[in-house]
Amino acid sequence: MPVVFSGIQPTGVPHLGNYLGAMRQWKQLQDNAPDDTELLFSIVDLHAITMPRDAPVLMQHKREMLAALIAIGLDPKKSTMFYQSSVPEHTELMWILSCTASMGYLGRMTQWKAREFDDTVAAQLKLGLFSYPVLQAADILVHRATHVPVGADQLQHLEFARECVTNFNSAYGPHLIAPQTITTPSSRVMSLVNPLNKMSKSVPNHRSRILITAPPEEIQQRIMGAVTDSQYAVTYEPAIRPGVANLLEILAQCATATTIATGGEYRGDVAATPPTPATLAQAFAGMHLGDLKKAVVNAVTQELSGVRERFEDALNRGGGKYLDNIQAEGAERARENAAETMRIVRDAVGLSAV
Ligand code: AQP
Repeated sequence: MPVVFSGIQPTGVPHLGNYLGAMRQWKQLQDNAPDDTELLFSIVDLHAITMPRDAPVLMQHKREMLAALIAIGLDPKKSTMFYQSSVPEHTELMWILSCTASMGYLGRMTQWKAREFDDTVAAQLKLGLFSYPVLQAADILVHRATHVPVGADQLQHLEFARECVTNFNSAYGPHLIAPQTITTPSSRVMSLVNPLNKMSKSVPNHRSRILITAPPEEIQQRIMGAVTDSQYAVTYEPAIRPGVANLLEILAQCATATTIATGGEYRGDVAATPPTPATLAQAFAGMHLGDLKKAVVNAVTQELSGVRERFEDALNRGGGKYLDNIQAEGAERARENAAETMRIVRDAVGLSAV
């Protein structure tokens, strides 16, 4: 039976990058996967504390993330949604995997290396930051996931998870399943203020991102104010015009014939095949950058239409009980799965009670 697992950190309301790079694909998988597919989506709160967080804020962010998943169309009857810390088997398996995981491999992971060589942060580096790929591997392996949808920046971590399977299985027997990657076809959404950096939840400048709960006026302000360059023409040249390329990439990912036709003056037929940023740039030839921005405003507004209302409804319904119940039921289902794996793992390692 196919088992799809993916996770997202509760570090704030998700933005357009999280949505196009991960969450939208989760919804597509939910709607199109064969009926016997098990879908698990975890709000990975243990990953969010590699830097200390204010406890009430973390609690709030977890609820907001759950509400966001429901708002984009995940259905608790089809997709199991739960907080990672509600399923302690994740951390138990992490420890067991740590005992066969290679420190050398972990030390070569990009996110560690980037910080290790930065003198200003190196002195404050914590063990959790070094070892979190092991927890990520445990998240996946404890559910015997066969498929993991990830963005390109996560490929290295998936490779490490497979390495954990090889190490564990060669020590204790073929008990863990190596997952396959489902790569998100979308390109990275970049900051609207500095298009050389990715759009991110934790960057202080709010103008750099569009939250999936943004009202239409805010979407308009952010996109019309996006940093591009001083040329008026629309061309797709990511290396020299990253701001314009980012807008074309967002448009290509959100575009449908209707949204394109109602933005700018472009009336081309893009319904048959999804447009590429390059073909969109050709379609905007002779038009102004402002026309492109208007088309992006329309496409993003349409793509996110209704999300804000569904988000507020999920957060407030039943005075918060609605979300509590979804998480409790999700955690229970996830624990059944994880407990089964841990029975096998404990037996293999010699940790069973009897
Ligand atoms: N800008 C982006 N474009 C495309 N995909 C993105 N993702 C994140 N940013 C972009 C994808 O979203 C998924 C969940 O991400 P996460 O919240 O677990 O962690 P992150 O990658 O660190 O995301 P942020 O928004 O940048 O959060 P902070 O600022 O808290 O670190 C992943 O699949 C990721 O690829």
